Amino acid sequence: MTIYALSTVPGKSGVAVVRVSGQLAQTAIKVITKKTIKPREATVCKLYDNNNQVFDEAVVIFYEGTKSFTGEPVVEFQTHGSLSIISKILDELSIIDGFRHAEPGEFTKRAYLSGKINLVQAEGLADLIDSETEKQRSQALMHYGDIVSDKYFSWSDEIKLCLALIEASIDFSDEDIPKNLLSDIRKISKKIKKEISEFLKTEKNSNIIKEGIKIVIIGKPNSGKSSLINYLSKKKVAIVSRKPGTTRDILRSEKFFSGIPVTLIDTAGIRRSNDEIEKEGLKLTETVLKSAHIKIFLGANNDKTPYRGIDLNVSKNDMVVINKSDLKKKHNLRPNISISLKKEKKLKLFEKKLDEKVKNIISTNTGAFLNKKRQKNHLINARNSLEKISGKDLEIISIHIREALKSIDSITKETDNEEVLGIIFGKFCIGK
Ligand SMILES: Nc1nc2c(ncn2[C@@H]2O[C@H](COP(=O)(O)OP(=O)(O)OP(=O)(O)O)[C@@H](O)[C@H]2O)c(=O)[nH]1
Ligand SMILES: [Mg+2]
Repeated sequence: MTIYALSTVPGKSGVAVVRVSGQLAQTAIKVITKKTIKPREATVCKLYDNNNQVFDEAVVIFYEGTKSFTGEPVVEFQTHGSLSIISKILDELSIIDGFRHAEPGEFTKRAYLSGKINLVQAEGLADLIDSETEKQRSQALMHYGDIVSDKYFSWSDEIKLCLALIEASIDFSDEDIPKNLLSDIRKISKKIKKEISEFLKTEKNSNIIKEGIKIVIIGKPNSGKSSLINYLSKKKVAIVSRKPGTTRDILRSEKFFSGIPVTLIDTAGIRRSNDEIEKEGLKLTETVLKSAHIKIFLGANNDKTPYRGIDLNVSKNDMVVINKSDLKKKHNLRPNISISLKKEKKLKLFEKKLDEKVKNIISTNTGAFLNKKRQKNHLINARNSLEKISGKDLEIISIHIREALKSIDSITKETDNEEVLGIIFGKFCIGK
């Protein structure tokens, strides 16, 4: 069947693009423009309905089979973007024999089925269309381009090399097996296993790109946590009051640091309390702490024990901060920095340090990240198969190598599994 759909956003716009793909695509040109046009040339045509009435003038482009996005003949009608024109042209296409409306992602699915793009690229394309930040876009582009696919292809090639080595010697008797064969195979499989493990580790970075960095402010009541979130957000997010126990819920505020979305989180002051609501707040604090990328432990200068009752588990990206430096010091701790939110002391320096922490998290994360469960599962299976290579029995070794190859190749090509294809391409909108 030849498929068609509006590829631009539905609604009023300057230009709307209606895309047609399939063996009969050229018929659409003939029927609607009454012309034949040259491939890849933007041609202005009158558009006719089936009563021979002109309903618009549009730029029409024809792409020949192998040179189109889908790998089939494609026509793009660039009409004026009015609702009536869009519905008119879709109606006119619907009455042509052999034409039907496209399903979501069907153009991309056809591009995949005709070998124009592989599955990793299809997934990257979906992310590219969804990307909202600079980092998301560049990650998506690495998946849509060759960078990630090439990684999988090179593993596949190396595994194939192992298979070829084995096959060349499988009929030899034990004594005749080339000396280096087994050690070569082990070397290659060890290298691939290591590279797979490294790529698997990058998955946690992809969550940062998707959901951003979470910065959680924790401390005893009244240490100035809410004052801090307000300062960093440059707006009033939280109520500030001298009454300890003011904040009971989790409060969030979004901000951008170097193109990365950052969520600042203010929490309920930590103390022993019998108040039901405060207890509930503490539970929420414990939960958000688990997903924090940066923790700011905030204590008060005029407190003898600024962190009593707080699990001061400080990792590399966390900060121990003492607030209220304008008040008399009562503790003998050495924080990373002392600030005063009230007198605005050392706040710029504090922000700079925080910015460095954020940048540090991001900069250690260059290159492409693994960001799909589907790919992850295949990678784990491949690694497990390679893990099983041991002993000297070439037949058994080759079984495991074949399994590993199958898993790696399924990442870019999983043609026979309609369910998987449905999940991948169903994510696209109609017209893509
Ligand atoms: N002197 C002084 N007071 C401050 C400073 N920062 C905040 N405060 C005051 O400390 C009190 C508590 O501030 P909050 O920001 O509400 O403290 P919190 O940590 O959110 O408190 P809870 O929500 O109760 O846990 C308020 O009266 C603030 O005005 C500071 O640098 N110096
Ligand atoms: Mg508060």
